[in-house]
Amino acid sequence: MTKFPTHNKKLKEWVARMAKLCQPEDIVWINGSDTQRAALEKEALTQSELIQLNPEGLPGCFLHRTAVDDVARTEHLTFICTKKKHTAGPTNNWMAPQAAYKKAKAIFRGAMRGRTMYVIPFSMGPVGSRFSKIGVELTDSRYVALNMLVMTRAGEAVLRQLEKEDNFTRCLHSKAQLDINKRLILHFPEDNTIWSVGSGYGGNVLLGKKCLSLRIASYLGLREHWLAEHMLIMGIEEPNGHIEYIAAAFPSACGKTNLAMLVPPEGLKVKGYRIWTVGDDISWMRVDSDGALWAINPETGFFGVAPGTNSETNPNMVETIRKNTIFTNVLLKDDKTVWWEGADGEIPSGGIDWQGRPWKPGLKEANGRPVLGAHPNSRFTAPVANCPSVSFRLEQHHGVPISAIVFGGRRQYLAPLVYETFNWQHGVFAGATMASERTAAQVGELGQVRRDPMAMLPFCGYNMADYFRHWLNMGKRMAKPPKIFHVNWFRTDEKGEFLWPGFRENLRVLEWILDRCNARVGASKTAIGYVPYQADIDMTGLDLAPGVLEKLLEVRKDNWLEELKGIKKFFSQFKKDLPCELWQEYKTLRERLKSHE
Ligand code: GTP
Ligand code: SPV
Ligand code: MN
Repeated sequence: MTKFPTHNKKLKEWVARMAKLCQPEDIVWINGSDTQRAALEKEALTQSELIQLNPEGLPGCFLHRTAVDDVARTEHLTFICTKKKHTAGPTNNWMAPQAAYKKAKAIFRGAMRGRTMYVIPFSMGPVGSRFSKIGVELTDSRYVALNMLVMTRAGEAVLRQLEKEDNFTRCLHSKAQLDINKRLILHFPEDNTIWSVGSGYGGNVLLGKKCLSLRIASYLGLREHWLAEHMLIMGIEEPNGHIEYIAAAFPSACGKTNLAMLVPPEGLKVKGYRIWTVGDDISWMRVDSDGALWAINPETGFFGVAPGTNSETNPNMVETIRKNTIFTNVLLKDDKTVWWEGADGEIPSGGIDWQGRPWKPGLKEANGRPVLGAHPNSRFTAPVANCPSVSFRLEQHHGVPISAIVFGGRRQYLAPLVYETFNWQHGVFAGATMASERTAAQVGELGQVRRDPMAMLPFCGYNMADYFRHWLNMGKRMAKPPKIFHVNWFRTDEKGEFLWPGFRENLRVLEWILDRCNARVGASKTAIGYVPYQADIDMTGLDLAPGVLEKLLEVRKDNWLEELKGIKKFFSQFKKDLPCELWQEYKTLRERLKSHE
C-alpha cells in the first residue's frame, strides 16, 4: 500500500478493496499533468479507443465511438439505493442497498482483468472552496479518464486537499463487457457512493456529472441547506456595464447550452448587451451571508449535443470545439474532420458514420428512414475555458449572485413566451409543474405531456416531495430570493411552426426578465402570473408578423384548466408527502382561472 500517493487512510483502503474486487492488472493515479494526459491519449490511440482528428483543422481533438446500444443515459437501469424505498420516492427506481451491492459485485468481480484501473481524484467546484465537493472515480476506461480531465478539476491538487479533509464520494466504474443486460447505474446517497458498470456513455460513466453533481449532491444539499440543480448559469452584461446573473432549468435537449452562450442579436447588441457563460448544465446554489442566492458551475467542461450546432445557432460553441475536444459518435470525414446533421458547410459526400460504417448522403435504413451520419445524441466534450464568452468568475470560489431563476419546457400551445410568478412559493409551483411535450411529429396528440419538475425528474437523488419542500424552505432562508420566471421558446402555430425564432432572439425575453427584477417595467396580471405588455419587449431588428407577439403572450384559461388535470395526477402520486403549499397553489390557480376577471 506504500506506493499510494496519499496518506488518506480511508482512500487507500477503499482503492485497495475495490482493486481486489475488480482485479485490474495495474493501478495508475491521475495527477492532472500534461505528460500523463498525452501518454493516455497515445495509449487510447494504439488501442483504437480514440481516433486522432486532423491536427491542423482540429488540434488536440479526438473521435470516440461507443457501443451501438450505449449511446444515452439508461434511466431504466439507474437506481437510487436507500435503506427505505420511501426515501427514493415514487419517481425514482429503487433497490435496497444490500441487494444492489450484491447484484453489482457479481458484475464487477474480476471485470478489470487485463486492464489498468485509473484512480481519478476530482473536485466539483474550485479546489478548496466551501461550495465544492470531492469525488474519486475508479475506472478501467481511458476515455472516461480523459473526459474527466476536461469536465472536472482532477489530479494532484485534489489529492493534496484530501490530506486535509476526509470527505469524498466513492465512485466506482467499470466498462465490464459493455453488456446492456449487465449494466447498472447505482447511487447510494446514504453511503456517499456511486457504482456504475457495463456502460461507456457520458452521463452513465462521467460520475462527477449527473451521478455526483445532481443525484448525490441534491441529497447532500437537502441536508446541508443548498441546491444542486440541472441549470445553466449566465451573466447578462447590461448597457451600463452591470452584470446580472440568471440560472435556468430546461429538460435535457431543450436549449440550456444554446442559451448559456448566446450572441446578442444586432438590434440589442448596439444597446451594449453582452453575455458571459458560467455553465450550461449544472448549478450549485447557496444562501450567502448577504441573504442572496449564489451559484457556481461545478464543472470545467461542456458535454454538449452535437447535432444542430452551427455558426448560426451557436457561434460560441463552434469556436469552443475547434481544439482540445473529444467528439463522441459523430461522422468522420475523409479529411479526418467531423460532421453531424445540422453542422456548418455542405453535407459531405462521404465518410464513416457513428457506427463505423461507410456513409454517404441518401443512404436509407431498412425502414426507409435516412441513415444518420452522427447519432442524434452525439456529443462533444470541450473545456469551458475555450468558450469565447466564458465568464471571468468561473474560478471565483464564491460564485455569482442569482437575480432570476427561469424554468422552461417545450409547450406547443399552453405556456406563453414568458411569465413571472407572483412570489417564491408560486415560483416553486411553476417549477414543480414543469412539463415538456414531444415536438411537431406529435401534433394532435395534445395533452401528451411528460412532467419533468425543475428538469430534475431523472436526477433527483431522493423523494421529490421532500425536494419540493426543500425548495420552499430555501425561499424562507433568503432575505431577497430571486424572482422566478417561466419561459417557452416552443409555442407553435396551427401548422406546427415555431412562433418564436428562439436562439439569440431569446435575449429580448431575458431583457424583460431583468427589467422586471429591477422594477423598470410594469406587467399585465393574469391568472398564471405577470405577462409582459407587448411594448415592453424590445423588438428592434426583429420582424414578427402582425399578431404573432400577441399570440405568444396569450394565456388561455380553457387550456390551463385542462392542464390542471395533469398537475393533479402528477401531484397525487406523492400522496400525503406533497407539501400542502403546492396544493394551495393548485387551488388558488384554479380559483383564478375560474373567476371572470
Ligand atoms: P442537455 O445537454 O441534454 O442537458 O441539453 P440542453 O438543454 O443543453 O439543450 P441544447 O442547448 O443542446 O439544445 C437542444 C436542442 O434544442 C437544439 O438542437 C436546438 O435545436 C433546440 N433549441 C435550443 N434553443 C432553441 C430555441 O431557442 N428555439 C428552438 N426552436 N429550438 C431551440
Ligand atoms: C443530459 O442528458 O441532460 C445531459 C447529457 O446533459 S448526460 O451527461 O449524458 O446526462
Ligand atoms: Mn443536461
